[in-house]
Amino acid sequence: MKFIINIILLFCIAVTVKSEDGHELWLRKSKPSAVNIASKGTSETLNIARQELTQNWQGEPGATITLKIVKDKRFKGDGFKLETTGIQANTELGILYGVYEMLRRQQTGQPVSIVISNPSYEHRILNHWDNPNGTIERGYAGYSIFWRNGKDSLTITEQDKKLWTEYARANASIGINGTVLNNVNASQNMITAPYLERVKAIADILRPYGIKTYLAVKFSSPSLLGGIKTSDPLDPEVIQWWHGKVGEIYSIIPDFGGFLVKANSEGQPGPQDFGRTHADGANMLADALKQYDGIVMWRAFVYSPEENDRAKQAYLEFMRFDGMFRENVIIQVKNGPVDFQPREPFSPLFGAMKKTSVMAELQITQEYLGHSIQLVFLAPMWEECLQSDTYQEGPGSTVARATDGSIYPQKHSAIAGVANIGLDNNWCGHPFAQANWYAFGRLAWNNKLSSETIADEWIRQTFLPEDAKEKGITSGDWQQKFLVPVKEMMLQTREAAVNYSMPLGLHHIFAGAHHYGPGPWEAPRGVRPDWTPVYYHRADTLGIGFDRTRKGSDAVSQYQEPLASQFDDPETCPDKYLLWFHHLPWTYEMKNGRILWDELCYSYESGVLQVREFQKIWDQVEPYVDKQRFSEVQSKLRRHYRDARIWKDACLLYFQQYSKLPIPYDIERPENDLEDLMKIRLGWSHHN
Ligand code: GCW
Repeated sequence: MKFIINIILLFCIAVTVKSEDGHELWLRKSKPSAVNIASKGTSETLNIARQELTQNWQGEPGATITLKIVKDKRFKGDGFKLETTGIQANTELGILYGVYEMLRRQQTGQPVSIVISNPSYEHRILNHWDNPNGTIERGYAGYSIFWRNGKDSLTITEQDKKLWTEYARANASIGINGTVLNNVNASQNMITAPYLERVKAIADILRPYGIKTYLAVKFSSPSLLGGIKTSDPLDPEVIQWWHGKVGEIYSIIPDFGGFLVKANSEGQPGPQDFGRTHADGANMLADALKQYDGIVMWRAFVYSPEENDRAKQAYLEFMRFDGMFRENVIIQVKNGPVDFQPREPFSPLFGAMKKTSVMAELQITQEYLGHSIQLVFLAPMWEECLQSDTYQEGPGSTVARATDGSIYPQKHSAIAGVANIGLDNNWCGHPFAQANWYAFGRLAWNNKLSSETIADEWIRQTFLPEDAKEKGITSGDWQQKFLVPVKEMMLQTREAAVNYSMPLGLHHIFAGAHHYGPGPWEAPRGVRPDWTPVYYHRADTLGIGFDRTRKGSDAVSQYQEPLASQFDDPETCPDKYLLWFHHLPWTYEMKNGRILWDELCYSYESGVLQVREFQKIWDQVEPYVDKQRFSEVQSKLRRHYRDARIWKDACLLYFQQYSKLPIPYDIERPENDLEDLMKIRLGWSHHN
């Protein structure tokens, strides 16, 4: 009987959870209580702060909240002090951030206690890889929210403004304060008058929310736009051209943030085309921006096919310029030394460049982690990187501390995330991909936050039914039946993705340029070797893995001791990086006693089983989620599972040709033929 009542109850809950399309992100509306606000001054930012409070107050009805701008040395930048009765900050923006923190605490059921909150990084920036025609490089959530194709592409509509306002608000609510509006593979057109007008319109909307606009620029712009014969950074005419261009930009957008540059990388022009260095190029632009307080974010993502190990190249190229960059240059370094792979050790440039501002670039869009098809929560990956110890200034010199100003007196501190935002109704393609945008912002504000805290906050704000209490979902019930299992699932998803795609330090073994499905066999003739999977896994009859030891490419030596020695020896190298640093026999004995081949098989299998588990978890929470988001996630998980199986089959059958060993018999047998998998190149047709 009790069972039947329970079923009926669950059914009632399920039919009453209001359908949602996810457009409101983590800022869903709920009925506010009355609140009085005591604050002086009017400005757009303060008005937003007050409006947020009145429209979203969930605290004691009728409470009075005092917003006060003070001069307090304990607050850094736009940091703030939260008290039960109000917020203090040195800046208006600090007040706004304090308001969002207060509301977040109310929504997530945390007490509003006295706390001072300062940002870990001065600049917390999204990088959009959006092209002027509206497409997005590595974007999986529709077209650009900033740019579009066609005749009226630069006309600013009411719909544009509405969307940009929502975008600004979402970012401000998690502390993001900058955005690069276009792809690092930049079009020179972006800094021409018609585009700058649109940048101005965007900047005007983002400004009250504290978000600065930046642009990615093409290094050869002086030639392409100015008709100058060269774009040599030391050429006086070129220097003058950039000064003029920067002046023009600031006359249109007075608080413009600065430039992001991808130079001499993957075919992009750069100072080396003219026999100059990265320092020459970055400094020239920095000089032009200096009088306006603009910054240059110069990317260290450089590699060329000639060198023997791609993982070493950024370090080799940039270390020699440490101390030679202008103060307003920040070197932007991807978290791993190769690319945004599912797992890489941290880039050895972190902590090693001691006299230069260095910022981490993380990838929010899931280029290598399942696009917007797979459910992968990325906070654990970023936490792993930020908490990695570089040992550069002794134990505890984590990547976080080496980049946030705790260790080195760098002029600027910053962090960037490559956005996963597009025109899709739910912004990010997958309902759970929103959690990655959220996590980036929260970590940029506080790089010590745990993935668990972030997941917990996000789930509560994103999924707690507005009318939970009225509809009979007591909060304890919801926590136990929804929050706990969904959080647990999210926290496992990244490790699952590593397991079914690239376990034990494998990397970059995708089929083709779409970076979705498996392609360990790929080595098409004519393609540069460092763009093919065989370059990275090096499987042969003797074994598998990339030898980066002292006897191999010696990439280990770019790490500070004790890491260099630890990574150099397979006995002490963490299993998760084993095949990143070592080429080992198939029968190599692992720490757990298994042979390498078996361990590889079990890893792939465990990844697949984990996704199977995610499906079950999700199906069980059905009564607690609105229909639309439930079905969407359910259907995506089905595809996720099918594709995880394909990863396992493809990699095991391919590598087995070399290992010549049986797949352990307690593992599910492959169900696809290798020849078929090689033909379909999973993901190719959708994302090429
Ligand atoms: O990971 C690679 C991507 C390219 C990207 C490049 C980069 C913007 O496959 O699409 O180009 O990195 O970060 O510059």
